[in-house]
Amino acid sequence: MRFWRRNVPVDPGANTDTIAPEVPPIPAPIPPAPAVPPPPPSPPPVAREAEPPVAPPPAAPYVAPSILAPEAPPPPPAAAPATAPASSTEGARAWFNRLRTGLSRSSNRLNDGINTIFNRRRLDDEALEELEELLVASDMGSGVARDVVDGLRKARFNQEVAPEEIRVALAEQALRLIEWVQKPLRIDPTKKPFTILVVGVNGSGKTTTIGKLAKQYRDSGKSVMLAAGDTFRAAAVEQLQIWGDRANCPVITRPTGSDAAGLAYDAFVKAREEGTEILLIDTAGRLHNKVDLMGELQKIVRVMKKVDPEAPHAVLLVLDATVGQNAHAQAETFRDMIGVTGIVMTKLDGTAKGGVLVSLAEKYGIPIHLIGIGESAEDLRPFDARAYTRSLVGLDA
Ligand SMILES: Nc1nc2c(ncn2[C@@H]2O[C@H](COP(=O)(O)OP(=O)(O)O)[C@@H](O)[C@H]2O)c(=O)[nH]1
Ligand SMILES: [Mg+2]
Repeated sequence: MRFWRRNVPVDPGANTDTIAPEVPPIPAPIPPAPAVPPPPPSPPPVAREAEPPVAPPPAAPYVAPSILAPEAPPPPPAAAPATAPASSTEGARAWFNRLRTGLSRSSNRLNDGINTIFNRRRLDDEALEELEELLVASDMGSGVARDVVDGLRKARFNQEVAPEEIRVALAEQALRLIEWVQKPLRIDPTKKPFTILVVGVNGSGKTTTIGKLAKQYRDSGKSVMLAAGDTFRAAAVEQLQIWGDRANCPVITRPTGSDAAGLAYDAFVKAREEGTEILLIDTAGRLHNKVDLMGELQKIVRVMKKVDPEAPHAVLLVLDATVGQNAHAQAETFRDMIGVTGIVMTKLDGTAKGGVLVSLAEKYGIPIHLIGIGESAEDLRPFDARAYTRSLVGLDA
């Protein structure tokens, strides 16, 4: 698995999904290389003349992905078959509706703006400028804003366009920019345990995400162990224990103030002895004390490598969508501090800033594995770029 660090070139075509034994040591030298290249070139968002005002519904029904990536290597024979609750069409539809409801604050804000700008109005310079401002203000990023506006200018300048056409163009362009970062979190069954280190600032949703993952993995027959590595706060340990009870999996804890790396090491050894399939490690998120946090996270990684040089097999960065553009700074900090293999974006349900996922994907190219749209276990799902972009502008599946 690739660890995403500063200046490491990203090849969108490269297979970054398989867990390869190439995890660089921490800290690793930062190779001088060009910045993250843009995603593959894409045609302008609105390329057709005289598009019908209302987009036709898509042909295929929406199918929600399961937490266990279907393309993942086959599970070991002893494991139960992975059945996710939303694999049925009905479940998929319910999930899409939840996603759309969850993102309604973001989509309402965008659509109110689009309706105001384009209601019975020609596509002139002023309208395009207002649209660009709206898109930038929605946290989607200036790249998307520029591409959408340029595409519309080329195809439809001085014509009347319906707000619905703008929404479709926007969803299509956003999808082109982010579909290459849609990557499921794959569990390599040959790694026992497959270790997942979960990082992010306080309150971003780390502990909750670990709890939700534990519950879903347990429900699909996997054995799971949790390590309460946020030893800084007693409440964080208790919170993880509650999730452990719910998921019926062991939680390794130490008294408040204990060394998190020692705890992670013990949990890793224990999980290995017991043949546990997945080990999820919680961490503290005191970003205001960056040096301490960096030292702590790097120490956790170091001691884990003593058990298995390839560990941790995944480093998940949990980002809270409600912080909007601040998510960019957090992605940069954690990427440089520890290396990040994938992102989980939480709280897309509670914000009008849901568009931030687009700018984040465009700017950093870090794989986006999962999104959270609520507090219960089933509210965490694999990131589906198409469902997300359509929901973001309030379109149907
Ligand atoms: N609405 C909503 N709340 C969430 C989501 N994920 C986490 N939370 C809430 O965010 C708060 C902080 O989460 P927590 O896991 O304690 O964050 P941590 O400090 O990073 O471990 C808790 O109240 C969670 O229930 C989500 O996807 N949607
Ligand atoms: Mg926590």
